[in-house]
Amino acid sequence: MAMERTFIAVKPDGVQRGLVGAIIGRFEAKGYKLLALKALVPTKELASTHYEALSSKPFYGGLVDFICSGPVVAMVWGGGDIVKCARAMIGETSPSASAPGSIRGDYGVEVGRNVIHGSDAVATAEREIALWFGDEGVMEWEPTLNQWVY
Ligand code: RTP
Repeated sequence: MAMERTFIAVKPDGVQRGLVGAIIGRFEAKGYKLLALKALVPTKELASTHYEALSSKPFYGGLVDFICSGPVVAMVWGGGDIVKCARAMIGETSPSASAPGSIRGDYGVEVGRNVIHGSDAVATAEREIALWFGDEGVMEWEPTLNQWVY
């Protein structure tokens, strides 16, 4: 199984609704490793760069404004096959298409207020980690309590 990193962000709606703890709990309970975490109100430059692949979409401007509208909790998580598995935990882009049990299926209603972002591919994850954490870097650590699932 490939050990990977992925970028996860609780969007402003998720933070304001008090879902940060529940979301972090899902990744912890799954057995993934927390490698970086910070809360910030993203600049317009950061949000527009993050979503630049969608710049031709009609919802792009509103999406960027929304991501900048309040605190976001940005994280890096690591684990086996985590990019694909985290997307499965998150659900589909539209909460109404997301299965119960997934994060968007359990907590979301509107596609434009879908609570959480997760990288869609390994290369995207590395780009997003560099964009959001840049020079701050991301931890690399090994457990010392012999309780890790790997
Ligand atoms: P994300 O990047 O936020 O994890 O979401 P995603 O991969 O599931 O979906 P993507 O296609 O990358 O879209 C990014 C975000 O844009 C908003 N969106 N609005 N029709 C719409 O109004 C529409 N479509 C997409 C969503 O918030 C989506 O998460």
